[in-house]
Amino acid sequence: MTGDIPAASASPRLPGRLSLVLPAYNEESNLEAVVHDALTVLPAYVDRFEIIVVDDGSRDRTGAIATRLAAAERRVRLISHDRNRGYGAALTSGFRASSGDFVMFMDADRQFDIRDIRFLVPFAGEYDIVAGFRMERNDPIHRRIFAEAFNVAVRVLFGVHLRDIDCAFKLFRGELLRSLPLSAPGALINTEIQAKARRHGARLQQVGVHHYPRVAGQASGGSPRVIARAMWETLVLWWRMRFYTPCGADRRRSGAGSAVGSAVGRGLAWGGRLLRRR
Ligand SMILES: Nc1nc2c(ncn2[C@@H]2O[C@H](COP(=O)(O)OP(=O)(O)OP(=O)(O)O)[C@@H](O)[C@H]2O)c(=O)[nH]1
Ligand SMILES: [Mg+2]
Repeated sequence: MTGDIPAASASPRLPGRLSLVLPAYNEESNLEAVVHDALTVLPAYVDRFEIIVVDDGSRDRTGAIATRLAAAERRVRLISHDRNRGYGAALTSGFRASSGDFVMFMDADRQFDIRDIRFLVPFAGEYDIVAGFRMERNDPIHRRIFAEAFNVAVRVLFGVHLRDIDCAFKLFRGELLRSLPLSAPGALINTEIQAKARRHGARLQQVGVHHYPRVAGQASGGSPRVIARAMWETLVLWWRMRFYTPCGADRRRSGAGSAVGSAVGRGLAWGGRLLRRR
């Protein structure tokens, strides 16, 4: 993987079909504008694309809006969770449903601008992952401090070096992304993807993207519960990565080591259930 940051250049077109995954939880005020923007902007960068909205058990009108959008436009698809399963689970559902040569994801809360895909596209052919980083992060100071500390922890625990690990604006080679066995239900999904992709020798490029304040809908990404859950998931992932091999199968230990390992794994999973939702 490389961490060099290139200057943005003129955007060529994506050499293949794109699946854009939009996780949405209670985004009734934002979703329609996000989908509309994507339908307007994407044709400038890719010949064929699909937009996959994942309604993560929203309690507002997100599901109804997404249903209407999908009925009106064949390039929009809807995946619905019958209950809220978390950000990571929402992304994973979208990835599984995708079929594009390239898969991109972006939050559905209008904090990113799909036009910034122009910065990612030039690197798509050469790299397996083109990860955005927020050039100016529009979040409260405590969120930024926590994010910095988290970036350092991820570097130490997983050897993953990204400027902005949780930036929700990333483009992947579809085949690689769909081959990763992902299980983080919450915010740690980004770390899990990068840690596993790294074991596959994925080539990474990072590019700056814009980030805007949330103007509608409820902010929840920085709640104490979300942060507690992320810390717990970090522990679980750290444990699991000790056994992860790129072929997809976990490397199991034998004998006593195995028994202790699975007991710890079960304990960690149980703890995680206590901290539901991102
Ligand atoms: N928070 C949260 N977001 C979810 C969930 N499932 C899907 N999402 C979507 O994931 C994206 C990111 O969530 P946000 O709550 O915006 O998280 P954030 O950008 O880190 O933080 P804020 O916008 O400040 O709350 C949004 O598009 C949400 O609608 C979930 O269970 N919890
Ligand atoms: Mg947000």
